[in-house]
Amino acid sequence: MAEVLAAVRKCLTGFPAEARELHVLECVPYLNVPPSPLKFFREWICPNRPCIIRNAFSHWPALHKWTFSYFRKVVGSKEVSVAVTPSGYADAVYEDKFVMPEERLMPFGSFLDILEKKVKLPGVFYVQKQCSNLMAEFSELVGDVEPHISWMSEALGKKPDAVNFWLGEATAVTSLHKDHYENLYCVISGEKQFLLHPPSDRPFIPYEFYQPATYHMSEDGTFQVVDEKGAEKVPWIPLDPLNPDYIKYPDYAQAKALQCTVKAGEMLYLPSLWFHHVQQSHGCIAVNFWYDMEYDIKYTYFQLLDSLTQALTHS
Ligand SMILES: O=C(O)CCC(=O)C(=O)O
Repeated sequence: MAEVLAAVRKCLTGFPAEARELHVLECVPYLNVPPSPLKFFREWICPNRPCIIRNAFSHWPALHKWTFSYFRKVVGSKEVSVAVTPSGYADAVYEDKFVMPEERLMPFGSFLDILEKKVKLPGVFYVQKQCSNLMAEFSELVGDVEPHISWMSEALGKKPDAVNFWLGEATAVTSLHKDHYENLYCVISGEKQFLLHPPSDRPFIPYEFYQPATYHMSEDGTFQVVDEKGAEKVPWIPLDPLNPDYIKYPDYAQAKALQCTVKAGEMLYLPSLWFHHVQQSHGCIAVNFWYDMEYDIKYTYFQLLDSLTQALTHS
């Protein structure tokens, strides 16, 4: 039995390097114009490779209209949902729990007061609700962008499941995770730093199961972590790729991250199942399109890799 386990471990730890040699580039390449649907499907979606596309949305009015004073005029009095955390980490592991942000409803103008440092409140604030909040909460802004990206919708034969609006403080960080979406991430102003791992790095990326909980701010401005009663434990990545704990997670030393900065006017194609950790400049404005992935043979193989890695971790 021990020999079989050792053989399986050897296969799994050799696999990421083999995959890298075959199809992962050393850095994220740039395309200078948006591609045709067929070319994009063949060269990027199918091989599951990220790229940064320039001039993909230069016609959007948002690029010159979206300033904080315009937002105040158009949506300043609207109540929107803002994620508030003590540390800037929403949906992340904290003290052996998977802690989600307090979802605070506030007029968008009050949120902008915090961003512009006119008001100081405890916590880190980030508009990051991932339920098509652009359509649901910022419908007045939809006309400044597009409801979908036509060449991507044609390549995939479907419209996006969600179009999200992101705006937050520099201290708001998105912890390492993956999604089952083909993601077109458009930076309107400021910049985002993405740290990426291909799905094939899964054997080196730790997951553990955590009790879900939510931050709640008390009247004295301190944050409590409140368990979600009756909720099942959730698998999450405990590791901070910017400061990895190699004593606890030595395998991560063999993973190889790709880093890229997506600047205003650029669109990142972040393929499904790629692990990503995200940071931003203060007040960075972004819109992204989540297209559901195809649950095809690539997905199935990834599930196998995931289950084998999990089985070995707990053996
Ligand atoms: O911009 C961010 O902070 C996170 C983006 C993200 O995780 C996503 O688009 O899936």
